Amino acid sequence: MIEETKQKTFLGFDFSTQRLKALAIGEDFVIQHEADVEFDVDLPEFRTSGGVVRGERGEVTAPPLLWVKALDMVLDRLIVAGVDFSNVEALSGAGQQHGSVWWAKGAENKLGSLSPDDFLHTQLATAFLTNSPVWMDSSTSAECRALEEAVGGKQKLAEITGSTAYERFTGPQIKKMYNTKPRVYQAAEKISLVSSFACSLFLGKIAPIDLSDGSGMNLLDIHKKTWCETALKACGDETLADKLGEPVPSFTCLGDISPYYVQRYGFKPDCKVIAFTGDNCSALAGLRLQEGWVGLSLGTSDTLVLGLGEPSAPLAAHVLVGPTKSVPYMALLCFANGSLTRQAHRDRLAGASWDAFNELLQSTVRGNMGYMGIYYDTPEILPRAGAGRWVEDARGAAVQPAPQLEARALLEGQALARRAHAEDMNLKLHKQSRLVATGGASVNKHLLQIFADVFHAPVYVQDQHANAALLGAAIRAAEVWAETKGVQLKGSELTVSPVATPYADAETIYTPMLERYRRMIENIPKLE
Ligand code: XUL
Repeated sequence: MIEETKQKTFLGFDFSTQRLKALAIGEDFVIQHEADVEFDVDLPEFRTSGGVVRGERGEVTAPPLLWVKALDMVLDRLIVAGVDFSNVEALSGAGQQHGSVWWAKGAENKLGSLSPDDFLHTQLATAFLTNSPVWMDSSTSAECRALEEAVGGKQKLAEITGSTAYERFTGPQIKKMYNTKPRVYQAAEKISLVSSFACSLFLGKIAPIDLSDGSGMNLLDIHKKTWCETALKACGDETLADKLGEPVPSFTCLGDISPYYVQRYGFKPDCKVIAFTGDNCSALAGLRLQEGWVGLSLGTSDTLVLGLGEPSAPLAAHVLVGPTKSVPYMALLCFANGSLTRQAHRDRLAGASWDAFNELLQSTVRGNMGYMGIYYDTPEILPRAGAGRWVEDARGAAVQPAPQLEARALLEGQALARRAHAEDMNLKLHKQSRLVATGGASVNKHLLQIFADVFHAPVYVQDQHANAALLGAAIRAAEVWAETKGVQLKGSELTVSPVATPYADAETIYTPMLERYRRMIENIPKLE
């Protein structure tokens, strides 16, 4: 009887760069409790700054034992926050993408025979061979070029793995380890991503890498969903496939939680561990995106997460295998000129007031009488171009229009760029498509209205939790658990109604402007 009235709980963890966060949700997906550990502040003995240790030549690493010790702490803090671990049906997690964890020989044995009387970090003190290179590391340019060459060029690598070679991606990082610290490479029993490493701590054995986070390595064939032999060979030797293990779909239930947590913290013995994934992949789940939907994070830079049916082979941005069953592929696009650029031009055109800026906007019409602008205050990533400002009138002549026309040109130009590059990545907008906005600028209804019109899709705001990756971890745990049990959870929709819906004529106004945007960027000087 008591058993039946107990609220089922699902846990999510986010091993991010600066902190470890944890959250508990109920069957309705409403947040019950949260806890976090800030690495620099709570674990000063590891001497990290911003959660990382910087070397002299662009190397950026983090000690994996820091993350282990943070887990000991966050579990205690969850208890203090009021979580009853005996109600937890399943858990999952997210991790900063691309970082690699190098397990020493015998580590898996240690994971499988943890004593409940002791902390994790004391038992795993010798489980790691080296500090983990993380996503902020930029020291592998030579390895990137070599990998692209080995596979048949930039374009070919993008076709196979979803990305051209990037310094922070795990393949080039492994290659650097192989070349510069061959003893670490040889001695590694297994190599995990931060996400699969974190999952291993709960599972009591080395967890497989999931396909979605595995797509951030430049090693995975995202079409065949297996490692690309040529890329593996270019980054290591014949033992690399074994060190990485077979990747699994991100929605895999990997088994029961390790007895360590049952005995030490009172978890149920059959609490399920769902594969962990990368933070951006988890954010897609947290925003509950479907195929043809767009997650729009409006921050210092603007990041788009797209739900795709088919992959593309981008020379900029990344395509990853989707983390949920309803999204076969996803894409990540980062635009450097986001809120900081919006703010700088607000200050220039209207003083430091969004109200004054929005008044300017409202004195103009949708389509801006043909005035269009591209504003890069900082070098842009998509497309790769230097800083500059290009504004033209309806005839395509360069102009410096009145402040109200500039205000609209700036925002319409940004929204058009987001749509054009999203479509280049294979985004197929359809009648059920939505935009789900997060981040500081998602409170600006005028900006969201422009996005709704340009994408010709309603805009919703993620209002339950600012950290979509963390929420996504708990939601994935709940959804995969429910599917394996064949039960329906009460987990509710994102929001009841959209905050902005497109006007009926939006498509006729903005479709020609999309073409104009494409022509304008053709003429902007590009960076290599
Ligand atoms: C994505 C990336 C970062 C990290 C941050 O490619 O490098 O977003 O995942 O945690």
